[in-house]
Amino acid sequence: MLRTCPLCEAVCGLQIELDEHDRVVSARGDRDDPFSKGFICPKGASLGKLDEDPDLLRAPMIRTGDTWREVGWDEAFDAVAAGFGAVVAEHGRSALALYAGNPSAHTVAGGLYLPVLLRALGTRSFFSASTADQMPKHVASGFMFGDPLAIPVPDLDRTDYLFMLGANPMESNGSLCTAPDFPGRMKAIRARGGKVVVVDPRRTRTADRADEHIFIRPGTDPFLLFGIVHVLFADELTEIDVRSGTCGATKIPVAGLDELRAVATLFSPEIAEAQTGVPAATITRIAHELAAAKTAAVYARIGTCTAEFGTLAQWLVEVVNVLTGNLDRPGGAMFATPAVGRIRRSRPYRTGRWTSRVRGLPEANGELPVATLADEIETPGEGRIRALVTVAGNPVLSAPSGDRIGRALPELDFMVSVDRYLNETTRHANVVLPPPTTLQSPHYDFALLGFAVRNYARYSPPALPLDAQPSEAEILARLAMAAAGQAGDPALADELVIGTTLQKAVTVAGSPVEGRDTAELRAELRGETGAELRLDMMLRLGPYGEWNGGTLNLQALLDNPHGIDLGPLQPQLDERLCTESRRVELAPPALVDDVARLREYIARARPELVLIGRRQLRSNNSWMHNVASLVGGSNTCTLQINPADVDRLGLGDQAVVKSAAGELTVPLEPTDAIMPGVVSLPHGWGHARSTQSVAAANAGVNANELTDDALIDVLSGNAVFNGVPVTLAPVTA
Ligand SMILES: Nc1nc2c(c(=O)[nH]1)N[C@H]1C(S)=C(S)[C@@H](COP(=O)(O)OP(=O)(O)OC[C@H]3O[C@@H](n4cnc5c(=O)[nH]c(N)nc54)[C@H](O)[C@@H]3O)O[C@H]1N2
Ligand SMILES: Nc1nc2c(c(=O)[nH]1)N[C@H]1C(S)=C(S)[C@@H](COP(=O)(O)OP(=O)(O)OC[C@H]3O[C@@H](n4cnc5c(=O)[nH]c(N)nc54)[C@H](O)[C@@H]3O)O[C@H]1N2
Ligand code: SF4
Ligand SMILES: [Mo]
Repeated sequence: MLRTCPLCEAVCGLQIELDEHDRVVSARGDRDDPFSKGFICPKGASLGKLDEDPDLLRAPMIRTGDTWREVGWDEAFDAVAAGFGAVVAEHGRSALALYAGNPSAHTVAGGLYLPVLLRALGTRSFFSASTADQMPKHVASGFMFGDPLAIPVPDLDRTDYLFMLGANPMESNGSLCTAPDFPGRMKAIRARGGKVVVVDPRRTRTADRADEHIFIRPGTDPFLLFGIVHVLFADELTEIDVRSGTCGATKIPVAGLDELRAVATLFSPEIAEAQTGVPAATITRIAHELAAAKTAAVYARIGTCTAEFGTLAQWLVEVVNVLTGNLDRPGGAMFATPAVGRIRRSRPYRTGRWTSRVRGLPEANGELPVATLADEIETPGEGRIRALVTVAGNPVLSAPSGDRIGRALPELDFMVSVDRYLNETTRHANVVLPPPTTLQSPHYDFALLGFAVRNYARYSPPALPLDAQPSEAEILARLAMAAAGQAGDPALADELVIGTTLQKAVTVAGSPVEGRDTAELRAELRGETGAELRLDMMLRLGPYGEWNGGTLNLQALLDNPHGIDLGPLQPQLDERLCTESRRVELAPPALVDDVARLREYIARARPELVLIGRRQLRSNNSWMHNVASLVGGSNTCTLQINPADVDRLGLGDQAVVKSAAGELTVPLEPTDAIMPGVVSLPHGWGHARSTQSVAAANAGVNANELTDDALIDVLSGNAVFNGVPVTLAPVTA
């Protein structure tokens, strides 16, 4: 049996063998998948163990006080309707909130039904893991390209020079760069004579496999990138055609060059060196190498996003890609063309259309920062959150000041979680609704195929039948109905979406189905569930779709269970740009204004020690620690520290780590792979009170007791996990 692995962003094809009781005998890489070509990691290989974990919830749970009881689905949804109803009656819809976690970016249910649920809740209190992750990228792309989803990816298979900051794909398998077998693709760059340079405060496994590793002080990437931009201008390494306002060999239309040049003069390589610790000569050399390379791509990920100047960093990454002529050209930083199409944005991108109640933080992409979730639950007054829905999230372990969220959740009047486990977050819910297992669920990666390094599509229908439970799509649809105070058939939600989408498609000028009859189009759709019908519609409307002169529809994906290769990335800046100027905005005012904050950083006293995070190959954020084969060995919760710091501070095997937000006692792992003055603790641990037996036995500590929800990247509202000031002290008896 074939299916896509849903566990991380690499979308590997898996070949799964089942025994006669439908239990997984083995999970291997699918060699006939044209994209992943047989690659698999230890997590994918453990998919069966995850699905068969005895601690998984199999039926809805209702909590009364400290006791949980299993109930039937109707009873569970009645309880949800009553819970929402009471809160709405007393406090209105602004008292409702939704938190969507990372796995919901991978599931069909998350992709198709979270928007339906959010609309039904009728609240602006929408939070997700995006503000603990990539929101700086959306905001930077929104301002520069007019579209928050226009995030370029490095054209890994063709590039001659990969400059990678704050990413460790040897452990993470890549992020906002969907690339199964990242290790193999990186090796191939070097094999064809290319170069890979990694910038990271730790010498990671990725750095070990690169041509060059550059240590950098956490949180200072914008200085490094500004230093490069400075050199590109000062040494005239960028091809500028002033008359046409274009940049680089491929003549990228740009606006704001003069403003950009003016701010970049403030950041010489020497100033950058003082902040980053990277020698000025190295910065100058890298700028020259990027400019001289036949093709080059700058790629920056979580280490640079979850930082105080996250959005500035993402802006400058794309600025360097533009100035070196590498944006939108093969081998450079390119946009994917996913099979499910989207309707172009017609309004200018902006943030702050509304602000959070307590701290006045601006929304970005319709979301409020998860860093202010606890404030909104704890602080009395009109609009206080009284009821919360969590879907596939564990913010108590994953959000900044997570333990504070754990203390705030019991203050809610009502909480419902859609999750497979009773964990640190869901144990506070009144009702928990468990989705079916992975193999009982369909898979199509709506979100991540939009960031793939090769255009590709693959659909996996559910491999195993549902027992008596609803699919996750149906759970979300029924939750939406409960939230809206409606009764009836959840399939109506799908028909509504299909109707509205088709109506829009036939009226939009230039649409492939402009002027056609919606009833006729509806009649062409095929699929066994509402989700499949919607996928069929999206594929048909998409760039390779049957309604667009192509061949793709649901049936084509069903006929090709190994997936369909849709070819290498294609230049498409013209179609992607939706700024008002129809140019790449190199100096958007909001970003240029934020440079003042970066300048203030220079005058700040530098903390002696700062905390960063890290990912581990056999973990996935907070939720894979209950599979015995995935924990233990190198996958333990230790604080990496340079031996010089251990000596300097007179530490033993453990230390007490303190930040402005909290304090933890942690085992130390001295290693010269981490630079002096920096310590690293993985997140997602801290399962001491978990009912998950394996996880509790390997509990670790919650790194997010140290991260501070008061710190955010101001433009995007993103959480700051890297560069958190801490002090260390010996453990005293
Ligand atoms: N200190 C620090 N903190 C971090 C980070 C960091 O680098 N450092 N990284 C951040 C990042 S990038 C992210 S994305 C967040 C992640 O944070 P969250 O999005 O909150 O995700 P997880 O903690 O992984 O929790 C996922 C939950 O989903 C459940 N689940 C798994 N599969 C499914 C499914 O198919 N359906 C449903 N309904 N539930 C499912 C799991 O049981 C688990 O409870 O963490 C962030 N936190
Ligand atoms: N095995 C595994 N895979 C995963 C996940 C997981 O938890 N485990 N999580 C998934 C998720 S949700 C995401 S978002 C992706 C993330 O994927 P990646 O972005 O590759 O994340 P990490 O592996 O945490 O690598 C981040 C690197 O940034 C470095 N760093 C920290 N601070 C700084 C800084 O200030 N500047 C620079 N230049 N570097 C810094 C860290 O040392 C670390 O090596 O991974 C996904 N894949
Ligand atoms: S790399 Fe990611 S998608 Fe591939 S098998 Fe591992 S967890 Fe699954
Ligand atoms: Mo993430």
